[in-house]
Formats: sequence, structure tokens, C-alpha cells
Amino acid sequence: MRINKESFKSDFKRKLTTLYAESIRSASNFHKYYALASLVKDYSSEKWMNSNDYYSSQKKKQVYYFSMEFLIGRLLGSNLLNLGIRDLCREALAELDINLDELEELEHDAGLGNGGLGRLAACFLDSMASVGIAGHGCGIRYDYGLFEQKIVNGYQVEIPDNWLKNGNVWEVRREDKAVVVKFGGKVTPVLENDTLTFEHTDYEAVLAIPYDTPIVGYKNNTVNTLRLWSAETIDKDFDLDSFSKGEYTKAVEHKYSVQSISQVLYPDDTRIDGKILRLKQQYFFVSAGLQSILRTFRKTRKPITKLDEYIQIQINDTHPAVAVAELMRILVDEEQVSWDDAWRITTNVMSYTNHTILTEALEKWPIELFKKLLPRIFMIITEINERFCKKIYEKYNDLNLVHDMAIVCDGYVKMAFLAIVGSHSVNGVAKLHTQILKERELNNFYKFFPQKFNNKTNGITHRRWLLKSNPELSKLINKTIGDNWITEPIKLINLLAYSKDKDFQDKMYEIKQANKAEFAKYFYETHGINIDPNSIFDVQVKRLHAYKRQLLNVFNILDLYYRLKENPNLDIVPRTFFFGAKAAPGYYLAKQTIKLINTVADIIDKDQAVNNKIKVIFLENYSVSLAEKIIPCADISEQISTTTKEASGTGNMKLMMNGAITIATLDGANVEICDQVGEENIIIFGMKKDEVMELEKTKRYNSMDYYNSDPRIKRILDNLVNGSLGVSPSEFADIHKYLLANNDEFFVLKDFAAYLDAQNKIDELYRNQDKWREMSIVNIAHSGAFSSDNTIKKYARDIWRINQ
Ligand code: 26V
Repeated sequence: MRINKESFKSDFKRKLTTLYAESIRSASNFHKYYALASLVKDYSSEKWMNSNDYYSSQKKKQVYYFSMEFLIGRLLGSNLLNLGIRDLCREALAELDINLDELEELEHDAGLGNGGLGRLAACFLDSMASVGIAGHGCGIRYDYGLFEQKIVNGYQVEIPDNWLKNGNVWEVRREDKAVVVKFGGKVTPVLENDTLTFEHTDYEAVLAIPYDTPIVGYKNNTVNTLRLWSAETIDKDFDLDSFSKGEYTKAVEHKYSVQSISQVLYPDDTRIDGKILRLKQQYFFVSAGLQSILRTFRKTRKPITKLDEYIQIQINDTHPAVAVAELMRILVDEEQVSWDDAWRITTNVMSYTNHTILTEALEKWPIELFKKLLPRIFMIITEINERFCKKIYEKYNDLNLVHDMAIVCDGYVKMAFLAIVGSHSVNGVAKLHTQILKERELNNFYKFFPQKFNNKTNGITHRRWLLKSNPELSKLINKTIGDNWITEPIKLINLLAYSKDKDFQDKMYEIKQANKAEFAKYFYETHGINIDPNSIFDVQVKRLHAYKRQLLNVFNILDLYYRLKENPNLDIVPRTFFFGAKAAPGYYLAKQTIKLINTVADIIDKDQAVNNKIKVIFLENYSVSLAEKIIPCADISEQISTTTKEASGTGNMKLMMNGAITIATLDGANVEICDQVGEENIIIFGMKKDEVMELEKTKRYNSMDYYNSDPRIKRILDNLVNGSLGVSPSEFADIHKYLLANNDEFFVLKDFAAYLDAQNKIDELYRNQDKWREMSIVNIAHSGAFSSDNTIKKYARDIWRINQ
């Protein structure tokens, strides 16, 4: 389809008329946004249809990324960009006196994820489409995404995210493709003519309706599908059975209980709380997804025994791990495939990605709950478990090991073990993380299945995180090294030749300054708060979690504040510290940390003696679209987790790609960033992996020693609880207790001194602008290695075995 400015303008006007019977003059901005987005969807429809036809006629291998979370953000800008018409559209709209940026701002973020894991899924969808892999997403269409965060009196308040209230222009409801998912009930074995079948009765039937969203590849012909499932009652509004018996309340209750399955995203990415609704969500989308995949496969008339040659499923963390048992159920019960054949097919189809080593996040379900909700699935898992345990025993003759590795054990079903046993590939998300999985967390499984384990370091889509979010820098790069980095991001390396080029350095600096000024303007307009664009922008944006150590950052700020109070002439480069972070609603310590950040922000703000040198900004409601605004402004990227705890991190990659200098521990993908840019272009501090592991093992750490020996730490901790922060002395008593009485689980005090040294080094470095800009360019040049295009090609080659 050829689109030019004139055809676009007339298409747009027609869209406004057909949708709303309005002209450009009378339409509201929201109607203009909606009409534009609807038009963009039309423009992609033909390619979408052709991609689907091509996939079915060529019988091409299809990949399905199963994930509870897809943190997509907005789609208008990225779809325009990928269709290659964003500039044309911007100019054409300008001729109609319409500002494209303003319309893009009206789209509500699709926030169907908590953080890194969900955003990774979204980056992978963009990359699969852009490198031309037939790769689709399968998940849940939550009515409410991750809560909206308000800060009231310094505290986080959660507000439901009603993201669908004005409609969702991108999705297509496909009622014709609905499937039924069965919960509960009774399963009875039936032996007839020597064949054993299982009769499932008295179950609750839930209708799963798919909503499809096109995923547009970058300037190619690929449009893949993100299929999200919504739960509805089969009889629409009422449970007719109860209704006809006159039990009206029960009839309506049933409706609400079914709809609750896809109602809301769980906002906690820190602990499992064993809620039955979450297991229901998991089985709901996994079963619906597999049924629809199998239905499409049957149409190809290929033998079911070849399923694994045409279908690959990536299990994103353990949340969809029940897919292993559900595929076995379909193959054995519905397709009458033998157990052994079904098992070969299933393990060839499935692969599992692990995203965390934190034990409190490893999913396990109480047997009783599991059995009641999914009786047939439980039987199948028991069978898988028995066969697996037998093999362990045969190999090692060791019952303790059988106990440690059993999928069903100690009253629980262990989802990670099910995922490992039922997959042909198990991967971690950064080199260090995979190494720790192999050496420690999953060592037993690694020894048993060494060939399954592999690393796939995470990546980010450079199209959203550079090309779209930082257009001026992208233009400068195009002018300097050409634009082939857009399709081959590794080519960004050609910028190395310009790292010392004064002219390039200056232009890059001007762009950073302009981004900062624009952000300051936006922030003033939306919050009435002034930010100095000439200060260093020091940015820590990620979920709030103790292991990510936002506390370390705040403590450095407090120490700096006290030093400035003691010595008002202390020579520092003015700095603005930005925090963006949501805390899980039930995570008390994380919420108190938000209150502490805001308390410190207030104190500094009110203090004339320091407020022209340092400032703290808490970015309310950190989200994908806010990330796109702040990341291009960052001078410093804070990646300061306790080494071994951050599986990879992806914000680290986004920030380096936009020229920020990283201050980091050697954790997750920071290690690989350091390998790429070299130690002289990153600021590394703190304990290394072996030190952390040693301290954890020997339990020799005593946080009190650091309190007693470092007067800076003593001052900060004492002031937390003596009322000097202008709040009640009890306000931060629990943070104090967590660090001292409870011995500081994530070694904040231990790394404190090293972190302060590193921060001072940064202050010095920034003064040497030649060096700083050179470092910044080196970082951008190496960031191409972290494009998710590269990551996804490795998944395709090594795990999905797709020949590109
Ligand atoms: C965990 C849980 C625990 C049970 C309750 C619900 C829930 C929901 C989400 C999660 C996900 C935790 C794992 C996670 O987000 N890992 C992050 O994955 C990123 C992508 O691989 C990686 O960059 C981050 O380092 C890692 O923390």
C-alpha cells in the first residue's frame, strides 16, 4: 500500500467522518487520536492478513511466547514508526494544524505487566516481527493493568488502572475463535475395549474469548499476533441453571466469579501468595492458548506426532509452566497419542526461561488446592513426577536426591521443576544469572540435564528505546554513520570512531541538554516543580525492591546533604536524583522506602542552603511512557542491586543506549555491559559474586559492625529514628530495624562506603567533559549488542531451531 501525504490526509478525514461524523474542526483531540490509530490499524490489516495466510500456507514453524505479562505501553508511535510513515504522518498532520506528539500522548499505556519480565515480553514481540520470525504472544487480557500510583503526603496510593475505559483501538475481539476451559469437577477413568479414557464431569466451564492485537514488524511485511484471553460465562450474563431455579443472586455471583479470572493483573512480583485465583489465571490462558494452537495445527492435516516440528512454546518464568501438563492432556486424552510419544512431543515443543533466583518468588502450589482446581492436570503431573523420580533413583540410587528434585513433594507442586523436566531448553537471562542457576539454584537439574541449560542474555528493542524515544540523537547517529544500525543494531559500533570527535561530542551533548530542558519544561507544566537542566540527571528507575537497593541511593543523598550542611562551600556539580518505582501494595518495607525518598526530597527542597546544589524528584506512576521520557535525559544510570540478585536488568541497557554512564555492581547484565564498554567506561563498585555468596553461606555479616565503625552510617541511621527528618521518630523505625536488628539482608551498609567513593568519582569525571562525552559515546556504540533483535535470533537458532 502506497501512502503519501495527500492520501493520508484524506484517509484521516474520512476516518473522522465514518467513526464520529465529525470534521477536523469539530473533533476533540481524543477523537483525532482514535481516528488516527484506527487508520494506522487499517494500514496494517492487509499485511496482517497476508502474514497469517503465508504462515498457514507455508506451514512455517510458529513460536508462541506464553506470558502472564506483556508490558506493551503505547502503540501508536511505534506502529507508525514500524510502518515507516511516522515522519510523513507528522508532516501531513501539521498541515492540518494537528500535532502528532499531542495525539500520541492521549493513548493509555497498556500496562499489563509488573516490570522487567513483562517489558521483555513486549520487546521480544517487536523483535520477532521485525526480524521476520513467526512469533506470537499468548497471555491474559486483564480488565485492569498494573495499578496507577499516586503519591499522597509522600506515601504510595494505588488506584485501579481502568485502561480500557475509552476503548482499545488496536484489538480485535474474535468470538468465533472462543474455546472452553474447564475447572474443578470429577475425573473418572473408563476402561473400554482395552483403552483407558478419562471422563471429566461436574466441572465449571469458562468461555475464553481471544482479543488479537497486530504486532507490526519494522519496515517489512511481517505482522504477528498478540492474543490475549478474556474470561466470560458461557451463558453470557447468568448461570441459566441457577437462574431458572430462581436463585438469582447465585446466578449473578457465578458471572462475577468467572469474569474475575481476567479482571486484574497481580501487582506483586516479589512473593507468591498461593491464591487460587492466580492458578486459575495461569491455567485459563495456557489451556485456551494451547487449544487454539492445536485447532490451527489440525487444519494443516499434518500428523500430530510432528507437532514439535511446527510449534515452539516459550514459557516465560514458571507462571505458564502448567502448559507442560496441559499439552500432555490434550495429546494423550484428546488425540490418543501414547504417553511416550506425547512426552517426546511435549518436551520438544516446550522451553523455559528463568527470571529470578529469589526463593520467595519460586512458584509452588499446595497439592490440595491444585488437585481440586485441576484434577486431571494433577493426575498427569503425578505421572510425570513418578516417571522422573524413578529415573533419578536409577541414576543416583539416592532417595534424598529424589526428595530434593521431585516435582510433587512436601505437600506442594513445584512449578519450576515441572517446567525444567517438561522442556528441552532451560535458560537464564544473563551470563552470571545462568552460571548461578547451573552452579547453585538448579545445580541438581543441571547435573541431570546438562544439555538443556543455556544462557540468553536479555535485550531491548532499540526501535522503541532509541529511535522512537530519542529522535534527535537518532538523527545525529544517522548523519554520522548512516542509518543501517536501525536494521542491524550492532552497527552502532561504528560510533566508536567518533568517540573523541569534538564536533560529534558537542552535538551529542547539546541533544542531551535539549532533552533535559524539554523534560524540565514538561515537569514544570504537569507538576509545577522546577528542575535545573544544567544539573546532572542521576536516574534510578525500576520496581521498588530491597535487593535493588534504592536505600543505598537515598543514604548517599542523605550523606551528601549532611556534608553540604557542614560545609556550604563543598564543591559539587549540581545534581538531580530521579527515582521512579512502584512498590507491591502489600510490601511494607518498599512502601516505607518511597516515603523516605519523598521525605528526603522535602527536606532538601525546603533548605535554601542546599537546594541549588541537590534535588530529589520522585517520578509518580513510573510506566513505559514515562520511561521513554526520562531515559533520554539521563546522565547517570543507577544499577546498584546486591550482586547475584538481579537476574539481568534491562533498564541498564536502555540507559546506556541513550548515553548514560552506568554506576553499577557486577550483577546481572551489568557484567556484560562492563565487558563490552571496558572498565574505564563504567563505574563499578561493591561486593563481587563470590563475596556475597561466601557471606550468605558463613552468615558472618554483622551490619552492626558497619554502624559502629562508620560514623556516616551511624549519623544516617540515628537520624532515621530521632525525629530529625521532620516526621515522627517511629515513621522509619522499621527500616532502621530491618538494617540493624534484622541484619540488612541485602548488604546495604556493607557496600555503602564503596558506593560513596564511586559517586564521588562520578562527580569528578563529569567535570572532565571531554572524557565524560567520550565515555557516553562508547556506551552508545556498544549498546547495539543489547538489542533484543540479537537476543531473539539466538532464541530462534538455539532453542526454537528456526532457520532464518
Ligand atoms: C514473580 C512473581 C512471584 C509470584 C507472584 C507474582 C509474580 C509476578 C511476577 C514475577 C516475576 C519476577 C521475576 C522478574 O520479574 N524477573 C526480572 O526479569 C527481568 C527480565 O528477564 C530481568 O531483567 C530482571 O533482572 C528480573 O528481576
